Amino acid sequence: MSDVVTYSREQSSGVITVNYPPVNALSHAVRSGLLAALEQGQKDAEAKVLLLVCEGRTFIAGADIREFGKPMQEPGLPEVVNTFESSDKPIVAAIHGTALGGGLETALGCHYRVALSSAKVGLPEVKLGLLPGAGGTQRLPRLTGAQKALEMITTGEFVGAKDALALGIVDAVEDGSDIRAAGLAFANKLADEGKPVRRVRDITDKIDAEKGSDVFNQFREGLKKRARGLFSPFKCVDAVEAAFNLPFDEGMKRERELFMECMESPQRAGLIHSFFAEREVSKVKGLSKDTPVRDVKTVGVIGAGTMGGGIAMNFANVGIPVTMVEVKQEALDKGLAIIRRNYENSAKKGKLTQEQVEERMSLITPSLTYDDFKDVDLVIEAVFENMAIKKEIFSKLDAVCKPGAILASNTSTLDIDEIASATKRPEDVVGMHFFSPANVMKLLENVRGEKTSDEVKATVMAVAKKIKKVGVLVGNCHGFVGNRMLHKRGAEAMSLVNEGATPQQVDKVLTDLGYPMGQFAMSDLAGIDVGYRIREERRNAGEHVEPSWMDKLAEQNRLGQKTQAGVYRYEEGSRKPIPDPEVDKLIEEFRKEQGITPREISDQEILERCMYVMINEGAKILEEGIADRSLDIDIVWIYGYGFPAYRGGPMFWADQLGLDTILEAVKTYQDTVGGEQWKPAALLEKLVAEGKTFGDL
Ligand code: T1G
Repeated sequence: MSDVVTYSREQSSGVITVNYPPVNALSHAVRSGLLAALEQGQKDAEAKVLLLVCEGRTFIAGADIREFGKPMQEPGLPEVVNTFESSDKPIVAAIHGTALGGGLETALGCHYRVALSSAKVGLPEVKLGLLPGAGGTQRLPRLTGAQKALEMITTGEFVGAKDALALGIVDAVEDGSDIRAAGLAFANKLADEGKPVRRVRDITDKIDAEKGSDVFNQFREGLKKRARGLFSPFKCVDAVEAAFNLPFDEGMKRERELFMECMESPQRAGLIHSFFAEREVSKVKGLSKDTPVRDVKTVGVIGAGTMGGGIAMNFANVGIPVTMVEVKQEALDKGLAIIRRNYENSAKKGKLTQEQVEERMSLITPSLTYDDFKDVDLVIEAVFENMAIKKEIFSKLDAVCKPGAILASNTSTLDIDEIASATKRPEDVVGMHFFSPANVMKLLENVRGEKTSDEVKATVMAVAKKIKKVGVLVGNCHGFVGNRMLHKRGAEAMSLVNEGATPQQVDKVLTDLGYPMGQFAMSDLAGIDVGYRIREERRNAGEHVEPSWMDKLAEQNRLGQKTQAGVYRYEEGSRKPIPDPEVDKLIEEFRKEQGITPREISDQEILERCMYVMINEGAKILEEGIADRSLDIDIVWIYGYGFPAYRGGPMFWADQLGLDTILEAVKTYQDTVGGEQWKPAALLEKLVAEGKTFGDL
């Protein structure tokens, strides 16, 4: 008997219990244990009905992702599920927590399903670049019909117990929290009523009703936009379609073929890397997991602009009161109006009730005085990117805020240590860099200063989790991790345009790689003046910063979307970037002024110069200890800038490309383009020499 799956009898039910923390994933031990326990149940003459139930926080949450990429050990999950389904004794799956992926597939292989009302079910394999590979694409549509099965399987979204009942995925929903009792009651009732087995594979009414329907091609059309660049969602449609065109066993074979195609795709490797990396980043190197965390019950935000307002919303969304301070009433009123409009828009989309809108608005208290910060646990400054202003603010905060209050800056590039030097409590000063729009983007780049205490680091990482962000702790340097790499990409993109490329050609190379938007469309969104001010700040600090055609845009007040003209132009009320001949002329004039003769530039050169300069910079960031691991950089770029998760992040993508290929190109550009940014990172050279990858670090 395995120790992760046990068999026992309670009254006339045989109980198969899985106990494999943290989420009862279907590891080899669990799969073998399930078959052994089932065999015991079959032999137990006293057991009229069998019950499958799990200990711990959840029903089986899927195949054990840690086993992917390794040789599969028998029994495979399809075999386990089919064996359950072939049982002559009725089997009940009792679901609590989240029955996901192979977990739901195992439940679908049972004959009945009962769930707690708090439970959720789903087939999220598509989020890992896969498809349900243990019969989910064949059994689910037999219960829900094609459309709902296609939606669930291609989005991976979870469905609550009540909806699952309405869809026929579960047969009963029980309130309360004792899943074992609920399962036993259901199983004993089945035994008393002498209910027969009911195999999902034999339920064909929905299949017959939609055989040969056009739903699959229509669904594929809709996917083209939604799943742009992705591989497995289209395979999901093929697999579900097979359920309507082939007998069950043939359909299972087809599902297996398609599953293996997905398993072998680079997108599966990228998405699984991203899945684990997102969880690894919360385990900060050198920060023990029982570091004390301060209570953050009230928050202050300075600045009611785009960032300040978005930041305030994050806390109101989770019920934390926020005091928002501005210098003028009109700025406060404007900021609050924008927050209200954002919430009202969510309410219009049905994501919030009007009551929730009012509740959240009531949690945000506007104020014109720092005195209202005297009791807050955390203050986040979100004003102009100007060091003098920030230092003035932090010295005022130091005087007003209680001992132990954390003083954070939302700065996107400036020196946290210099900001901290304006206070007597540098150990309580930290960067909390949110990404615009702050109430939407999931990344929170927490920046440790030289003197930031472990407690403060642990606290801001806990705050990230609390406000449903992905927090990454990084070191202090110009631009930290994300923007330091972005600035390199931006400079290369600007140079490529100087040399002959068009902005839209550069942007298309980046969107073809999978970014949601290109470099210049993003500059228009953030505001051309943002980059302009950063370049001016760096020139004022004595740095040599190349003149740029984009400075000309700022000087002509072409600031991007907010002025309906930047690198692109924008129709009234539209965010769609339209190439503007005015800008082509401006670029041509700039080239003439600089004595540049434009040349044809290939998409490959654009890809290499925009991406490899980032990877080279990422290697330097790792060398300097600004990021602890390459996966931290990957997560910063996936959640801060929309780098496609199916490529695993820039450093994972570089590993897949081959660091020798990257280094060779970096050396080429060191000769042809020149500049510090193309000096090969010592770490990159070392890894190539040793035949290693960033992931090996
Ligand atoms: N395999 C292995 N480990 C897993 C895991 C899994 N499926 N799911 C979670 N973990 C670990 C996770 O790494 C973390 O570990 C801990 O559990 C808590 O996770 C054949 C092929 C279940 C909703 O995609 O969505 O079935 O960091 O921090 O926020 O068709 O985990 O503690 O060491 O996320 O409460 C399909 C993936 C697999 C579900 C819980 N299943 N997991 O969220 O905790 S493919 C999934 C989740 C499949 C079959 C196919 C979430 C969760 P550690 P957590 P959480």
